[in-house]
Amino acid sequence: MAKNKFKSGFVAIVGRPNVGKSTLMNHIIGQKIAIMSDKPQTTRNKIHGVYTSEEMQVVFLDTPGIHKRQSKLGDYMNTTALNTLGEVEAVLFLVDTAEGLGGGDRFIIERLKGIRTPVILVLNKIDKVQPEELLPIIEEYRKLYEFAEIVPISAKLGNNVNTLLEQIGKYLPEGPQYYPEDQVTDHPEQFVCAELIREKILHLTREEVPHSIAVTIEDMRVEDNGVVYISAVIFVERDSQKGIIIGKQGSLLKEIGKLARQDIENLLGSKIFLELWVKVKKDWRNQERILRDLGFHK
Ligand code: GDP
Ligand code: MG
Ligand code: K
Repeated sequence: MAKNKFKSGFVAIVGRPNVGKSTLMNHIIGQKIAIMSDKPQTTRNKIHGVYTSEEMQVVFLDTPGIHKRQSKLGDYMNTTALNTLGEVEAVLFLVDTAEGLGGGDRFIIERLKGIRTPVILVLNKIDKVQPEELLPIIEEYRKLYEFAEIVPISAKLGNNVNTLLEQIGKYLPEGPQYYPEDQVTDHPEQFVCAELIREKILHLTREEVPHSIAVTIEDMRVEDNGVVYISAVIFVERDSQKGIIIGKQGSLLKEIGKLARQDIENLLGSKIFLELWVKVKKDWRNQERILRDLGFHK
């Protein structure tokens, strides 16, 4: 009997902030690539995570949230997200089942009406609802859009994630294995390192430092002794934010560096030396040139 042909393709994950997109990605990929945080919009660029099995390879794009206009960065993110959706084999539309259908979900559904790509509705966080609550919630969503599939899951616990992968497989064409099976991201390691540093800052500063920070890797090289040397700059908008990030006698910056270094060492599998700098760049979010410098271009 002929063996089934290998399938492959690209799949985008969309959903409003905090519905669990990064958690799902991490569960599937099994490695800390997509960045998690309780704060919305941690994932600013699209991150490719690659899932490979004997039958298929799925390249996931964790798209930045589609959301209302705030700044040029917001515009950029919206455009990138929408362009992505038209180019993939399927879209996973993740929602928070426990929170119910909100304005943010409706906004995304309106955008989805403009694309032809099949959309799989993924009802996440089912661990937070009673089974009998599920059907009425599904009905609410079905009234608004004709979903190709509807799959309830818990990304956190891993419930039903295999079913989701099977459903995704239905929409993939026959295709080659794009990436070696041990490769989980095609993103430059530098980007992932910068995101890990950003994640630590957001976690450690809580509400004090808003999303107006950016991290760039200025230098990354392997020293003769095998240690990877990384120099990173944290950009903030105001002097006060610089003070917060540095902390008393540099204590917070030290902590950021320590936590980021541990994650980056796990990721790269080698010892690293991490140097962090904090610089003030006023209103960087609205300066297109700086956005380009920071790598926000396509
Ligand atoms: P994103 O903004 O969509 O990427 O959301 P995250 O993946 O960062 O998740 C936001 C929060 O929801 C985190 O605190 C996660 O631990 C939590 N979360 C994600 N998936 C689940 C789930 O299936 N069940 C529960 N109870 N919490 C979840
Ligand atoms: Mg995320
Ligand atoms: K988040």
